[in-house]
Amino acid sequence: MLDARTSKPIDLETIARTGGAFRRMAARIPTYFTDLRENPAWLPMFLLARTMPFRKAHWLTARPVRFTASAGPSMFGDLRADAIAAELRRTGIFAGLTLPAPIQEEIARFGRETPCFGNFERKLEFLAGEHADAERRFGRTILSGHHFERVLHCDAALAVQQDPLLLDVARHYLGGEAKLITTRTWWSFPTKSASEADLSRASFKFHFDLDDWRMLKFFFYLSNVDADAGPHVYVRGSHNRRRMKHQLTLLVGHPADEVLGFYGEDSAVTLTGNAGTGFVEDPFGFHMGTLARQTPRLMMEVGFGVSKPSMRRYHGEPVIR
Ligand SMILES: O=C(O)CCC(=O)C(=O)O
Repeated sequence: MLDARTSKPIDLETIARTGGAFRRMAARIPTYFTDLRENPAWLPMFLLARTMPFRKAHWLTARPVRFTASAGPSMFGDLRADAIAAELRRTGIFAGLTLPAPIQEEIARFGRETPCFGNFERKLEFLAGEHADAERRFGRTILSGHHFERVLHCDAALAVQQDPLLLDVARHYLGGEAKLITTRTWWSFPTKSASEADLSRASFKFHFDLDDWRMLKFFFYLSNVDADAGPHVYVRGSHNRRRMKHQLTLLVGHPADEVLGFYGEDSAVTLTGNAGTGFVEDPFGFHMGTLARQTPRLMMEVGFGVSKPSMRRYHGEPVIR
């Protein structure tokens, strides 16, 4: 078969990739309808926030924050929110946060002792330590396990969510409108049986988030993360520069060669670190969670945006039924 624009043969892999992408988009249609019903302003954001001109126009509406009176001591010490925001503006990521050991240990214990839900499905409920048994019991490959709203029963997780530094950074970066929009903890599991379809899900390939016009996500590792534990990867500088092809498409996930070809191989930073390591990023920049090859990874996310928070996204659930 020939591509009409280039007269080059279209390979089967491209057909499969495109077909897979459209199948994944079709599977998300109920989610899109839920978002639209909950908040009609979601639709213009979803269609336009991927384009640089509309995005930049929206950034112009940000209410500047020059000074914030300290809202109390932070568990992260005396880091300066304005300096972190400046680094975020420059590269899209700041990687200098560390959770105090007792906080990290308490959230990790919560993550081990609280049943999670596999692959975002509430009927696949199990303890992380019983992952292999759960895959056998449910007859399914299970790549992730979310705690959804159960995270709110963990005091240490709430202490991180409410730490004054996080909101201060969010306000300096996103503007005075910044508000909390997500809090979630989840496991990423190594599995022997992942199919191509499992691995081609957007979160395992470079993608950008499109949940709000302007967003910021804090991530914290609650287990040690080396190259075999599914480290997070971020492409520096991709938060404020986008090739036209990646603006004029409904897809958010794109092949690594296209992404790195544009921003340069050196722009990709792989975040490894011990339990307690934290970083904050503008998730409009290309990023991904890589597949955990040997060791499970426990992660926490606290996200900020500027629009009314969506109920379902609050804990990462695709559609609340
Ligand atoms: O699991 C990860 O490291 C990435 C998570 C992610 O892609 C997201 O929150 O959008």
